[in-house]
Amino acid sequence: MSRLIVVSNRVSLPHPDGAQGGLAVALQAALREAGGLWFGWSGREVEKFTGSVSFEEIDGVRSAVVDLEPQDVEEYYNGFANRTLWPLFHYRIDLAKYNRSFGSGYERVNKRFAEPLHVMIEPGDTVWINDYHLIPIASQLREHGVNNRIGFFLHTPWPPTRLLVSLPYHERLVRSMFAYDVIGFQTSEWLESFLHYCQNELGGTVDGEYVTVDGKTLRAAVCPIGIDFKNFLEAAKTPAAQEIAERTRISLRQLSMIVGVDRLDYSKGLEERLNSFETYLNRHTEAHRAVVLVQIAPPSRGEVEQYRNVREKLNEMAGRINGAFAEVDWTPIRYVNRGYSRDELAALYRAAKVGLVTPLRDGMNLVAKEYVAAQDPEDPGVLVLSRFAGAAAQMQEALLVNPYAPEEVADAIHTALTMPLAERKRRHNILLEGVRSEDVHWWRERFVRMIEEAPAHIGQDG
Ligand code: ADQ
Repeated sequence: MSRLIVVSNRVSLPHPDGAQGGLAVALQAALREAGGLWFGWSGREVEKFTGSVSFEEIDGVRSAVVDLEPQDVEEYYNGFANRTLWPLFHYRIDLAKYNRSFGSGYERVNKRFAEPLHVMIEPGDTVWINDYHLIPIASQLREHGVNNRIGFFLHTPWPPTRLLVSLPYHERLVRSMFAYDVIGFQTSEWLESFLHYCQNELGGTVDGEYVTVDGKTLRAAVCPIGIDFKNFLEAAKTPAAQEIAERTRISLRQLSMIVGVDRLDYSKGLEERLNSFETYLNRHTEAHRAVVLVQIAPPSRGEVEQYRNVREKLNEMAGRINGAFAEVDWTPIRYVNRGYSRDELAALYRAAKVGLVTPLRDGMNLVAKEYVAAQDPEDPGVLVLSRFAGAAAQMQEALLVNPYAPEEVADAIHTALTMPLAERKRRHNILLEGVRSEDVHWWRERFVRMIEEAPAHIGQDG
């Protein structure tokens, strides 16, 4: 087995209390098995970039990180990654900022990462790059003479060609991807958009999963990410989970709970969700004093103004809706701005009769899968899922909705809350089987195999 080099913007080492996302756990497991290391930004800033690498090893997982300059962080991370590519890749060209300094900062940081990284890569290593922060890094590694197999996995959607062409120098970015041997997407929709772009903007040709542009060929394939299913089931049984389950049971009394869990991000459709819940309350007076929406949304990317704006807007909306509908003994929305541990989340999901997962656009959305995994199979809740989440492709037994249409979402909430047990069990059974079998370990084994199976660097001419 070849060594594995994982590269992502941030690195996640094993944590003593075990509180970690499924992706981190899966990549750590892969690194333990294959050896190798995880490379990325330390999250720290230094006055002057030196390229010096800090190594650390915890619990059999080795990491190597570098510090960045404040200007790097502003232009690469807060700039091109989070103000340009993130909105663009989530179809929000109205929010995308196209600023030359962001683009040059992005290329500079990818170069800066490639310099120390190429020295650590040994012949035969398999290299796996993650996400939109690092698209051009393979072309930088190739310039340093790295001939290893390199794969790239995109966790977000890939936008339609008509939107992508609004990005200045879009050809340059996409051409740089032909330094990879394999590119993985969450769904066939994002894959098709990528192929469409390559054919129509770059004059490329497609043969099955193989795309050729300028004589360079790569494999582009669908490989949907899953959750750490087993670990998640265990999380639901810990004392912390039991405690919050008990507290929730007491505080809910006879109320039916709907749960939403998201990073506070405009792509998650939180404003539209509150709007839909308000529509539901307006149409269903029987829900008053009987239903509560628990929305958990810890702030993220606070340096970016659009994120601060979403936060303000949501505070205002939750306050207004609660003000309009609350009674002395009932508040319709419990809006919480902090993160919860995995155990606590598992307990909250299980207590909820409805999981409301309505992003406007999402690469996958793991909350949908976690909600299903956490249900009691004998009395499962119902998942209401946006058709614009990547997860919808695998989760057809959810109640699929258009998150922009408040009446449609309101109707789905009503259907979910009144669904007979037999129908809930039937849907849950099918969903559960998918979440269990296509878990995060299945995903990473499949993707690593795709990289390993690539012909010895097929991206090169000849
Ligand atoms: P994210 O946009 O961060 O990730 P998502 O898949 O929804 O999105 O969630 C990732 C994890 O964060 C989940 O495990 C969830 O439990 C956790 N999380 C979310 N809100 C939380 C909260 N309030 N408290 C505690 N934990 C919380 C990107 C893409 C997604 C894609 C993932 C993985 O945007 O589309 O599914 O990567 O590829």
